[in-house]
This record gives sequence, C-alpha cells and structure tokens, in this order.
Amino acid sequence: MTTPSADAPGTDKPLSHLEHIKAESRHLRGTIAEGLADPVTGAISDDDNKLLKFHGSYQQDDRDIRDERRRQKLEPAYAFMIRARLPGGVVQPQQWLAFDDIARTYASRGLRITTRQTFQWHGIIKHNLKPTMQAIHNAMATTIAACGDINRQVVCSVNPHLSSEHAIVWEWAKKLSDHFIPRTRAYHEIWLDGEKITDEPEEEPIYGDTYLPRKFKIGIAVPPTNDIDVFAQDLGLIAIIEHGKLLGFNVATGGGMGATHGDDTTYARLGSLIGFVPPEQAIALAEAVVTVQRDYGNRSERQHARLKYTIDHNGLEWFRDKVEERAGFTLEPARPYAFVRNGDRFGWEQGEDGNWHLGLYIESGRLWDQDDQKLQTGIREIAKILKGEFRMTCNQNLVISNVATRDRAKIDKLVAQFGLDGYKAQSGIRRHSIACVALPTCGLAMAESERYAPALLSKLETILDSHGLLDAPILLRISGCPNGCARPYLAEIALIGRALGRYDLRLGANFTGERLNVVYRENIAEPDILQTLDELFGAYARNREPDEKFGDYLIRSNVLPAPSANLIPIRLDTVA
Ligand code: SRM
Ligand code: SF4
Repeated sequence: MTTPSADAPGTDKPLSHLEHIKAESRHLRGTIAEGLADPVTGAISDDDNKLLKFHGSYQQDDRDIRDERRRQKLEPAYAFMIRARLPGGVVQPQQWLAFDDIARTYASRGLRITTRQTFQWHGIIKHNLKPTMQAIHNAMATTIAACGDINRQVVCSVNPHLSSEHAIVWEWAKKLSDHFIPRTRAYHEIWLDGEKITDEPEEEPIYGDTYLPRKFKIGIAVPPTNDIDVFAQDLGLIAIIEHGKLLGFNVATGGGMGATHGDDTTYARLGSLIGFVPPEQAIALAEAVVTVQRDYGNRSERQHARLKYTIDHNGLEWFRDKVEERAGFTLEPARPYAFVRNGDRFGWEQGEDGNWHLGLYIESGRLWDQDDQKLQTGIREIAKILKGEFRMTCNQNLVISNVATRDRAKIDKLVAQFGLDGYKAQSGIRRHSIACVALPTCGLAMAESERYAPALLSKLETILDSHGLLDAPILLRISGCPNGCARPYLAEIALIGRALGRYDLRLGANFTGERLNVVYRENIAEPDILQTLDELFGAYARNREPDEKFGDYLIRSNVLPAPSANLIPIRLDTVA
C-alpha cells in the first residue's frame, strides 16, 4: 500500500486529514466493523464516519431534538442515512417492494428519491445498519460508492417517450457505473460477512490507495431533454443519437454546484465542452478524465478539490491535452445538439414500442405515509401489479414505465386512490420545483428546504395566480445551504439557505440548464422574498414575449445584467 507523500500534488500545503484516513484505511476498512459492534454509543468514530461514506452511508443526528438531548445530557440522537447506487435510476417492481420493506422496517421517513435519481433511507440506527445493507444486497442492489471521494451514482436522461434511446443511455450508465466501482472487498467483509481472502489489501487499478481527491459525478443527457443537468456533472456526456443509433457523446467536464457563503474562491461552474467521442472510446475517455483528476486534483484543501477547480487552476486546454494524452486519442469537434428543457414530463406518454410511461410528480421526492396521505403505500400497491419498471428522475420524480395499454386502467385506479395524480392540477412552478433534504437530517443545513417548499409554493401560487401565471412553467429550486444539492444555481428562481428562515434569492438561469443564475437579493426572509417575486411576476406577466421564459425575460428586460462568460458553458471545441 502506498502512503501519501506529505504534500499535495502541485502545492506546498500538507495533505488534508482525510487523505491520511483514506491512505491508512486498508481500502476503506478502517475500524468500521469494530465501531458497529460497540454497544456503548449509537455513533461510530469521526474517521470511520468519513470512510463509511464510501460504503454509501452517513452518520447524522436528528437536529430537531439536538438541543433537547444536550439539555438532558444525552448523546445526540444518532442515526444513519443510506443511499443506494442504482445507475440511471431504474428499479424493478420486486426491488421496489424490497426497498419499501426496508423503509418500513428500519428507516424513519419513508423512501426519498434524490436529485441523482436514487433512493435514500433516513433514520437507521447503528444496530440496524448491517441488516439494512444486507437487505439491499438481497434486492440485487448495492450502496457501495454512493457517497465518498469516488465516482458515484451515474445518472441518465429518463426520456419516457423515447424508450429505445433510454435503453441505450441506461446501458451506458450501467457500463460506466460498473467500470468505476471500487475493487475493494471491504464492503463484502463488513456488511455481507464476506470471507477475508487475504490480509493483503487488493489493488484499486483506477483509484489507487487514496481514491479521488473529492466526489466525482457522471451523467448522460439525451437532447432535447436536459433532465439530468448535464452541465452540473464533473463529466457530462451528451448522447448524439441518430435514427436510433448512438454516434457518440459530446463531452462536458468540470461542472459542479457547491460553493461556500462569503468565499469567492468557491463557486458553481458549468461543465466546459471539450469535444466528442465515439462510443468505442467513451470508457477510455472517462477513465482519462477520472485519472487526471485523481493525479492533479487538490488533496490539501477539500473546498478546492473538485474537478472544476483542477481545470480552472491549470487551464482548460491543459486539461484537455492531459486527457487526450492519457486516453491515447484526440477528441473530435463536438456535434450539434439542442436542449429545450431540463424538467420532467408528467402524465401518460406512449413509447415507440407501444408501451406507456406515466410520469408522477413526487413532492421533494419524499414517499411516505403521513396522516391521510399514503403515497408510499400507493406506490407499493402499484409495484405489486407492475409488469414494467420504475424510473426515478433527477428532479426527484417517478416514472412508471413500460405499461401495456391493457394495464393502464389498473394503474390509473391506484394513482387516483392514493392521491398520486396531483400532477394533473398542479401549477407550472410546483411541477418544476426541487428542494433538497436539509433539516432535520442534513448536518450542513443552514435553513429549511424540503419541509419549507410546500408552504412557500402555496404562497407563490397565490401570487402567480393573481398575475395569470399559474400555469407558467418556472424552475424553482431550494437548497438549505450553498452546497447546492437541488442544483439551485441552475434555477430561474433559487433560494439558498443562509440561516433559519433566511435565504439568498438568485435569479435568471435558463430553462434548459445552460446558464447559471446570479444573486439578486442576499439574506432575506419570506416577506421580502414574496414581495420581490410579486413585483417581478407582475412585470413578467405584463411584458413577456410569447413563450418567453421567466429567466430569459429578466435578462432581456435588464432586471439582471447580460450573462457573463462564466455563466454559460465554455466551449473548447468547434461544432462540426
Ligand atoms: Fe448533496 C452533501 C444530500 C445531490 C452537492 N448532500 C450532502 C449531504 C450528504 C450532507 C453532508 O455531507 O453531511 C446531504 C445529506 C442530506 C440528507 O440528510 O439526506 C446531501 N445531495 C443530497 C441529496 C439527497 C439531495 C436531495 O434532496 O435529493 C442528493 C443525493 C444525490 C445522490 O443520490 O447521489 C444530493 N449534492 C447533490 C447535488 C446534485 C447533483 O449531484 O446532481 C449536488 C450539486 C452538484 C455537485 O456535486 O457539485 C450536491 N452535497 C453537495 C455538496 C457540495 C459539493 C461541493 O463540491 O462543494 C455537499 C457537501 C460536501 O460534499 O462537502 C453535499
Ligand atoms: Fe444539506 Fe445543503 Fe445539500 Fe441541502 S444543499 S441537502 S442543506 S448539504
């Protein structure tokens, strides 16, 4: 096993603590197994908690009762979040039933569809972590590398009306996901009681002993739909498909959302287009991007460790040259493409093979039974009769896929019975809204998000209705902090948490995920948010051009400045 040198590459600063933890972890083992067996505390050690992320789980505590527990001199109410790795967000009905059972047996807040089209379970106590992991494994799924400094869940466009194109990109999502799965047997040993084959740690041919400097994300979009926000990915692939044949991918690198309030050296960035690869070169290209980041990413300052900073620090041409050198070929010029939206479609759509796909809006992706709302039960009942599959979307919604014409009525009946048909009567802004988890589980949340979204949306709907804009599709995203898990920097209207009840209001991204928004008001509370938007909606209703989107209107009417170069994707290529 290699030990990291004292200094991070390209800097004279020492490696971050986490680099040492990774290096000494014997490929992600640490003392997780021992920590799980310790009955004295509901927690594991800080170092193991960092390694646990690579296994797809985070230690959290219930922030609603944190102060009360402190007053009572009790340790925080520790519980774990678990995230599944489900490339492309496809779940078979039997798997769904197993995941639903896990949620009811071990978790506390139902099933949560994430902004990267997979599941999270919250509130799992330490004692139940292992049985939960085993139940996920028995459902033919895994959580390995769903979090951590590694390539994570690979996402792809859902595109329900184009089944064959979805099938192509889903295959690629799985292929890329499998290619970048870590080789360590630690997961099997710790969670699945796998036998220790040798005391020597295994090789990690792609990652090496210290994995990546930071998280890494890959996504595949199929124009004209940018439902995955391809420019928010470290490696975004834009599939160029003609007459049902995949010609290859345009390659965008260095996208990322996370920033820190008050630190201008951190920022959201859109992926830069560096060229095109045919399918037979795509894996080599992806591996070259990952390994350049592995070797040149900043391992001393985690806030500057994402690929976007590696690229900006060294220059985009430098980066493309390095990638081409490693891949052993030159990228071709990017092919023409156009996006028209980055939201989901709702209701039934027929695929070209005659089967049907039903897009359902799921508020903040949370499926659980509360009071008279029984959404979790509803989807469970659908899973019992579904002959197709489920597809989760990057906008936290759900598609019930591949339904034969004769089976539609049965699904419709359940959808209506369990109140899953809300999409039919919803406003344009609600259908295009995303809110991150935030409180009470997220340790980084500065403000509410998922729990605030329903009330805020109702107030905004009243205002929009008064301006005749209730059906106007407007992208609204809320994040409880500037990490941007709801990809708020790509919303026409974004609220980013500053403190409880206070948000930065950002405006002016476009509807296709190709322009970042800008700060309009800082650190304001709800009355200011509503008043500001009321005025802007009024002007939009009066002055918009036919089909003009809200974000575009704000720029055309000079409410916001014309977008500067760093708000749109940089192109190093020439379109062929
Ligand atoms: Fe995220 C951290 C939730 C998508 C950027 N994110 C977190 C943690 C794990 C908090 C933590 O580190 O303690 C949150 C757990 C909350 C909870 O209680 O469940 C969390 N992120 C989520 C999810 C569940 C939000 C959601 O409402 O769906 C999404 C899970 C995705 C998945 O299934 O893999 C989620 N996170 C994203 C996205 C969107 C995306 O990838 O398309 C982003 C922005 C894109 C990007 O990565 O740049 C995102 N999350 C972050 C960051 C900032 C990273 C950065 O470069 O600065 C953090 C904090 C960190 O890594 O230090 C973070
Ligand atoms: Fe937590 Fe911030 Fe991500 Fe929301 S954006 S889930 S508050 S880390």
